[in-house]
This record gives sequence, structure tokens and C-alpha cells, in this order.
Amino acid sequence: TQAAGISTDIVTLTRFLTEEQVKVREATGDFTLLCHALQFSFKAISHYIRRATLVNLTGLAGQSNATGDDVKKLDVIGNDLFIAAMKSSGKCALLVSEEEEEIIYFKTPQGSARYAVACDPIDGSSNLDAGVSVGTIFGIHRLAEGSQGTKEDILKPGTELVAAGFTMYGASAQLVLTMKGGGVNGFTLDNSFGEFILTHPDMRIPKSRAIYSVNEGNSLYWEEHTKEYFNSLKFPQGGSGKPYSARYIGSMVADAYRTLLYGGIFAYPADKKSPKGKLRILYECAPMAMVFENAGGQAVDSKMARMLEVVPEHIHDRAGIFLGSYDEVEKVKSFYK
Ligand code: AHM
Ligand code: MG
Repeated sequence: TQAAGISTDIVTLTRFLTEEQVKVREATGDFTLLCHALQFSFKAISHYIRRATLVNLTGLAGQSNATGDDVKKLDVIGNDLFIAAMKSSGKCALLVSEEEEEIIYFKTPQGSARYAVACDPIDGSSNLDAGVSVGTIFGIHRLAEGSQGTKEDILKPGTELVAAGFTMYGASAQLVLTMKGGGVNGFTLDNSFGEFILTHPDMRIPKSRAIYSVNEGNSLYWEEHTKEYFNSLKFPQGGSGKPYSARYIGSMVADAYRTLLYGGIFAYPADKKSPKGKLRILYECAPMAMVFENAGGQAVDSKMARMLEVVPEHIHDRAGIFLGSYDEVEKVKSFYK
């Protein structure tokens, strides 16, 4: 509906979730409640990130401020906000956070919490002090039938995820959400409404695009296949081909979001320095892989196995990753054959 050029039929995240819930038979509303808690943590983290420089929240945790108080830094605040949101939802049985060595188990009445969540509350935090975009990444699993929440409920492959996504705190806060068997939807936080608004329905990643995103400072450590692949993008054979553009922010969420919108390839390959890769399977690689596959792209690890099928042994396990446009990932695979 348009009234004087203003849309009055706005799809908020709340409305979107309610409408989705109606489509699923036997939906109890628990997932919707969990998502409400999630979106609150995104709003709160976004608020503190925007206030950070003004209220002395940048820098390292544990440092004292001018008055000698210990200042909680943003990484710690983001983690605390996320944990509090999951706990208060009453629907989360256990949580894995990048910032916590061990799994956090929440006490809930028997059978009332049916989800296990993995998150990186503020990914790319080395960029925070410079005001560069960072983000929160999350993956949601359902507990096994009858389970009260155990390690096995989270040490699962990405194919089992019921939902995943991320929020990027950039010029605006952008939430990207996907659910099992569904598409990918993008929401923008409208600060005046305090609501995430559906601005990017049914996102599809372009099939190919000549943009690559990788930390080339690691190329000394790269394996031969990796070197050959990236060289092929920079020095195309046959004369006519143009070289790819390079874009690397160093914040996975921001690099992935751009790749999702524009197409191309994002990679953090395993190398001689980090033979298992750098990025974490549960709360960095798998949720992103789910988003990219559901948007028509692909994601593989450094052995060219489908990222969503990689099963972590430990909660903080890492993997090499290549994710992006369908055809660009096909090209990667052809170099590793
Ligand atoms: P973090 O979880 O400690 O912030 O590290 C993850 C980040 C990603 O956001 C980003 O893709 C990568 O590390 C950048 O690493 P590098 O600085 O080695 O290029
Ligand atoms: Mg991280």
C-alpha cells in the first residue's frame, strides 16, 4: 500500500516470523520467541557499537578508564548481551560462543528449551577501534528428540541447522536470515522504529562476478593449488580476460555480505601456517555456508568438501573456507581436482 509515496505495508521481522510460523504445521512459536531474543541482542550490540567511541568502549578488555574503573570492552559486552538474550528467551538449552571456552548450559524447565545456538557475538573485532564494520554470526540447531541439551546437540554438521544468519553493523545494521528449506531474507534496522524491516526479500547471489576477497598477506604460506587459483584470477590466460578486482575488509561478515550482494568469492584457505584454517566451523563457516547455499551459491572447505557436511569434533574447531557465487566456487574446485 502506498500513501503519498510512503509504504504503509511494512514487513517487520516480527511480522515476517509470525507469517512464516503460520506456514509450518506443528510450529509452537518457540523458534519465533528465540528469534525475538536474537534480534534484541542485535539491536543492543548495534547500539553499543555506535556509542563505542563516545563512551570509551573501544580497545582491550581489562584496561582501566580515566577514573580507574575497569571498562568492559565491546567484545565482552557483545558476548554478555548475547548470553543474556539466549538465557532470557527460555528457549535455548545451550550456547556455544566464540568468547567462551566451554559450552554454556541454561537451566530451563524440562522440555521447554528445544534449541542449541552457536554464535560469534562480535566477529571481526580487530576492526572495532577503526570503526570498520563487524558482525554477529549465529547458527541454530534443534535438540535431538528427548534430549535436555548435550554436546552432541551442537556438534552437528551444518546440514542439520534449522536456521542461521548474521547481522552486520555497518552504515546500518543488516540482518540476513535463512531457515531450513527456505530462502534468504535481508532486514535493515530502522533506528527510529527500533525494528528490523524486510528490505532484501529472497536474496540470490549472482552466478558469477570477478571479485575476490582473501588475505593475500598469507600467500607466502598458501599451498600450490591456492596460489595457482588466485594467480589465475589476477593473470587470466588467453589475453582477452580481465583480471578480477580485490576487496578485503578483514571482517568476515562484511566481506561475506558484499559477496552475497555483488557475487564473487570470499576465502580463508587453510595454509602452512594454519593447516586447519582460521575460521571456526560452528559459528563462522557453517552458518555462512547455509546462507550462501540457500541464496544459490556454494561453500566448500580447503579439501573441497561441502562446508555444510563438515562435522566438528570440538566446539571451536576450524576449517579452511571458500564461499561465494556458484560458478566461482566451481572454478576453485577445478584447481583442486
Ligand atoms: P575473530 O573472530 O577473532 O574476529 O577473527 C575472525 C576474522 C574474520 O572476521 C575475518 O574474516 C578474519 O578473521 C580476518 O583474518 P585476517 O586478519 O587474518 O585476515
Ligand atoms: Mg570470529
